[in-house]
Amino acid sequence: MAEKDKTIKKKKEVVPKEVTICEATAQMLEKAKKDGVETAFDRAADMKACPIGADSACCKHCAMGPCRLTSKEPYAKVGVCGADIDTIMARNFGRMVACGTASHTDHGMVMLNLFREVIQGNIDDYEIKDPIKLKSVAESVGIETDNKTTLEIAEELYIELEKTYTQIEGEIPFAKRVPEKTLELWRKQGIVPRGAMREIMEMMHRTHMGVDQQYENLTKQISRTALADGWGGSMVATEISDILFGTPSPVAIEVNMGVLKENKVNIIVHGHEPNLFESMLVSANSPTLIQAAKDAGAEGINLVGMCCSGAEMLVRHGVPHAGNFMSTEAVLVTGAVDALCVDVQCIKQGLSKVAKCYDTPMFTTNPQCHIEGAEHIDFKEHSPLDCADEIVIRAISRYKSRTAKIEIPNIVNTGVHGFSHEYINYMLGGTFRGGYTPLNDNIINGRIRGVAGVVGCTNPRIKQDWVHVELVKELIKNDVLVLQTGCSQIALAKAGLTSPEAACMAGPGLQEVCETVGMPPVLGIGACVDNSRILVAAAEMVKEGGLGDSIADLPVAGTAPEWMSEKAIAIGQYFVASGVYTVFGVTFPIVEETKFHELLFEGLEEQGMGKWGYAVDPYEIARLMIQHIDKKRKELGIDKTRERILVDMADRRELEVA
Ligand code: NFS
Ligand code: SF4
Repeated sequence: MAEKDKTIKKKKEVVPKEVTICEATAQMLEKAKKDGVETAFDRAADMKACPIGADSACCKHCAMGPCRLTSKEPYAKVGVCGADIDTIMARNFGRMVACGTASHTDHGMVMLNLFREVIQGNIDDYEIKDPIKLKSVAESVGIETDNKTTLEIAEELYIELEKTYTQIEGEIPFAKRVPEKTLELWRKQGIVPRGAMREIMEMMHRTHMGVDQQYENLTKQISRTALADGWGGSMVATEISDILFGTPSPVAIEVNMGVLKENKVNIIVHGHEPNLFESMLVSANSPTLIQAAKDAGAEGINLVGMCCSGAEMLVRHGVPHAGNFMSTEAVLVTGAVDALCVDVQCIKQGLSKVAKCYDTPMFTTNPQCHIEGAEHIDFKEHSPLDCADEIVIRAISRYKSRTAKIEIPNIVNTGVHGFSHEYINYMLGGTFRGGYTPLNDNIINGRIRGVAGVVGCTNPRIKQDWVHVELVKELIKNDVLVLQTGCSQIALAKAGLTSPEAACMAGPGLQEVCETVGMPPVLGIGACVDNSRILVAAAEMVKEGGLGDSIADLPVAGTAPEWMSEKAIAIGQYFVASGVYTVFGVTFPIVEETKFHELLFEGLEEQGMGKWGYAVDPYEIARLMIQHIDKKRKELGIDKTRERILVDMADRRELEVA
């Protein structure tokens, strides 16, 4: 006993205000402390990240190892099989990309299966909500739509898009959306994806012990796999979800924990696949269940989102959003959640324990994702309301017998989200001048310096939301228009930067454009799979003309400054392979001064693609992105216009003052 005691180390204290800038989360972390409840913030303080793993300098691909290449000189040591540091890092990176791609792609496949069942008439609970989108997606992959019914188009589209997954040879259907010069480069490099299943399988095979042991060759398959995500699995997920559930257009939104209501039955949906959430929306609006909630003494049913399915429902229907990845446990600490239902991805196992502490029933719904301590109710697409109704009923009964002390942070922030690439086109062009011309024009004339995609997670290794918010402020101040997805956009929404009024925080050029159009300087466009919307927008910008011939020519940059998931790495790689300079924060799984590092951070750009960047500090990330945007402006010969416009504006202001 005495010996055991010696090993008990005192846990590091977490100071809430130091680990997050989200006030509601900080308030709940204080409460959690009082309640004796542990969260990922506590565990992160207590768990020192393994430095060898953080550098990706270890391999456990076979039982001769695990091998750790710990020497200061990266090439001084090799694994038992002789694998060198480049092979080991590239293989690890490849497996991260394979897993991230598999996650998005499997999600996309679920949407596609649902689409098939709907068009075959096997499911009545869902329908084709957006036939216009259906037609335009079909046309974009070369399907003739004249004189065809919606159903006929849908059938053909299904057959075509299935290739995104199952095709053994040939190019995935959405390769047809890629700008010619970008596609040509991919063909030259041999990295146009075939079907995602094939690419993921090949990635896994090539990273097995004793197969591909040349980092450049491995990197080609890494790019091909990632592209099967961005222009494949993720894009199918986005497009089919739009067809089935509606294409987002601007909608007023509310975020933060104040969206929970003490006098209502609060139900949280957390995960990634919109079908569960769509059905929960139906159940939560059912008059019978609303009556049941009222009979239980509640004023009604309050359905709220978290993380990515929350982000999808936010942009598509304006469903309120309680918080991003690092707030998920804190939301439960309010004691106000009457049911937490989840499907797949980014659901911390720790949630089930926190839920228990506050008597919140937690339900898993997807056969792929059961969680110890949570109850499983299978969600079946052919009878989705069985599961959804059951969860609502269980939430009502929890409401009736609430015992947990309730404390809801009184903070609600508002904004406008829902900027699909179709809407950006419409918004900037208006009905008569639809198209990306005005966006390109404003970039060419210098009012908008460039476009940045700021995306990704929050991570307890870094102050929650802080890097996202500081970085985006810096970007818009410098006239960079920001597009956002995933948990990042929730950070910015909480900071008030997704409301049109935030235009006053933008530089003079961007501010003028925002005020003219009535849009915020930060455009929330959806979940992480909806990063595919950014790819489509980039392709449209190239097609519009005036900004070069390939995505790599555009004055754009991307970042996931607080990333944590393998999905984020897959996203980063498909942006890089598509031609975008992409800066990651927190940490990067690589050893510097190696050939693999050189390839990712420089070599790929020399080959005509984008490249990776890395910085932790938000101002440094912004500086790197702006520097890249300016480099691209210079190469396009439009650097001078910007100087002129800024001078013009200064003159005008002086005139106004006079
Ligand atoms: Ni994206 Fe969404 Fe959030 Fe990160 Fe997770 S919820 S798919 S991975 S943590 S942004
Ligand atoms: Fe070690 Fe090579 Fe086996 Fe990896 S594959 S664990 S480097 S012996």
